[in-house]
Amino acid sequence: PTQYSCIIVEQDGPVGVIRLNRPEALNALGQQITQELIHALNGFDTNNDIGAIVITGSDKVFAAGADIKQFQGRTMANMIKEDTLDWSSKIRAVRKPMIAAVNGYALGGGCELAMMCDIIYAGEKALFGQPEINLGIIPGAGGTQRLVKAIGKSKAMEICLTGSVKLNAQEALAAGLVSAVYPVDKVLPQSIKTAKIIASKGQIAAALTKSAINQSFEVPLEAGLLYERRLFQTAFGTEDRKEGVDAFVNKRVAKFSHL
Ligand code: CO8
Repeated sequence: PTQYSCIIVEQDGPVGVIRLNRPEALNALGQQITQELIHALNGFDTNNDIGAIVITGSDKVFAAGADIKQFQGRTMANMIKEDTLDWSSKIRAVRKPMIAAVNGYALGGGCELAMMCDIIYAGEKALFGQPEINLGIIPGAGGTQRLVKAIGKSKAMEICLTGSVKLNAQEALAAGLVSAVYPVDKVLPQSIKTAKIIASKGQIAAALTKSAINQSFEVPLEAGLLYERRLFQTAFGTEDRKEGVDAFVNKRVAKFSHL
């Protein structure tokens, strides 16, 4: 087993659970932790026994953003040359459904990491914000893009331009940023519960569904509908489709093989 120093990686049946664990820096997303996160995600993504992934933090903090201390002494030239935010594209490439179980602060890169996941569940004390402007910078991993798509322009502008307006759990729910709000100690169990439901479906159907929904952010409706139709047709090539349809017709529970 791989030794990680900033995350804790566990498997709960068919669900891969990654816990961000840098309490001394409020899970700030520095180089080490993001590399470990990508490594663990890739491990789960290529593991046939895993059907869905949950990313969480502690009860107090999901992640307080990029590691601000690592920004000291950085120049535009090395930010461009090293492209340290490249890890965020790798998260986007994960094929398996990912759920963010968010307690406490999800700020800056932390809010962006949650938004890279496919579903967000929030604990009652969760707080979402993009305070980058207070550092003289701007969001760099989706805060100006995914947040707009999730909650609309006016709220996204207010959050990113003031750096101080934050969404609490109920506001995030009302705005559509999160799917549900739970008591702090229930967020992770509920996330794992949903992840297990997803993992009980065909893995190919789940990957196609995720890909189709994400495509809606990329292309005009006509192209998105065609993409969906082609993936729908593709699904007819799977054993899981035969099994699912046969199970319905014969009034039994489907047992998907992931083939
Ligand atoms: N980076 C590095 N260290 C941090 C960070 C951070 N983002 N956040 C907190 N810490 C450290 C503190 O420096 C402190 O360390 P020390 O004890 O050594 O001084 C420790 O964590 C505890 O923090 P506080 O004492 O500040 O804890 P409080 O409970 O008083 O406050 C807050 C909690 C409000 C969350 C506060 O820590 C805070 O404002 N943190 C910074 C939040 C922020 O500005 N985030 C945005 C960062 S920029 C960013 O994310 C850019 C995105 C780019 C793309 C994504 C890349 C990942």
